[in-house]
Amino acid sequence: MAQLSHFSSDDDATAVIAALERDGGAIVAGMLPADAVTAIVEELGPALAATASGSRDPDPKWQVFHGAATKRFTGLAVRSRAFVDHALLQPLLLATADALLLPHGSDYWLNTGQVMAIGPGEPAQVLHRDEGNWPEARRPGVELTISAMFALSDFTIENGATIVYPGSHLVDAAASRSDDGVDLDDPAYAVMPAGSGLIYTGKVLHGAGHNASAEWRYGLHVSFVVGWLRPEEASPLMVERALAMELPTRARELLGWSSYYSRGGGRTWLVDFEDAALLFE
Ligand SMILES: O=C(O)CCC(=O)C(=O)O
Repeated sequence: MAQLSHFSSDDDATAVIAALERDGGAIVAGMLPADAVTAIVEELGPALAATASGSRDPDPKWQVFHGAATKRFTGLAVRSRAFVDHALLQPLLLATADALLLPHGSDYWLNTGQVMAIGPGEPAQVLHRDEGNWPEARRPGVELTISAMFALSDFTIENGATIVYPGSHLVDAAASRSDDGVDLDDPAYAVMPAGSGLIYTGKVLHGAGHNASAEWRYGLHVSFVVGWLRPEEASPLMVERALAMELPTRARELLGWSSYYSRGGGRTWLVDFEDAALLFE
């Protein structure tokens, strides 16, 4: 079985970044302190209870991708301040995003903060690369997106730990969800206790594992995308200005309440042709 490198949240970010560049993914223990896990689980509890399994999209492709026994919801900054303080602003995740995304854009923003809770019996997810969201933009050597899957419950092979193919980020697959040239018989599994996180690049082939257990596998996904691309989640349509005003400046920027300055190009996401930060003065 292939392996990913393991780190602790106290380790130097440069070692984690080197592992991401080599393998496409790495596991970091203790990314969320135990009390943060407790607070996030408690604050997201009502939304988890209110969310039905499966997709409401009529397209069978998205129903399969979502998973009939999987619960997904976003808008996490609205529902959980602990999510903002501990997951969105997780220092090691931001350090890896700085290292991998800033060479390809002057800033990045939240792609999605998404609960991915996998119910008993759910088959393994379709393997994919997250950069497949943007087929028009993806190209070799350009990192568009970086993700973390935080474990809010223990992840095991039996309950659907994320499957990752180390090295598959270096394969220039012909299509965004292609597995061309990847040895599918040799996966790594993100087996990790609650509070740990799997950090992975947008180029690595991965997917949720089969949940063959009787328990729910509770995952919290946070991903960032370069600021010149449209994110998966429409965060500013969820996070109102009054809430944005209360948040730390970096959280507010990541959630879409900020303008983007292309290097050597124009400014975008403006308000009255001015920087969106002026909304908060
Ligand atoms: O739930 C997981 O382990 C991975 C899910 C995933 O990669 C996705 O839905 O994009």
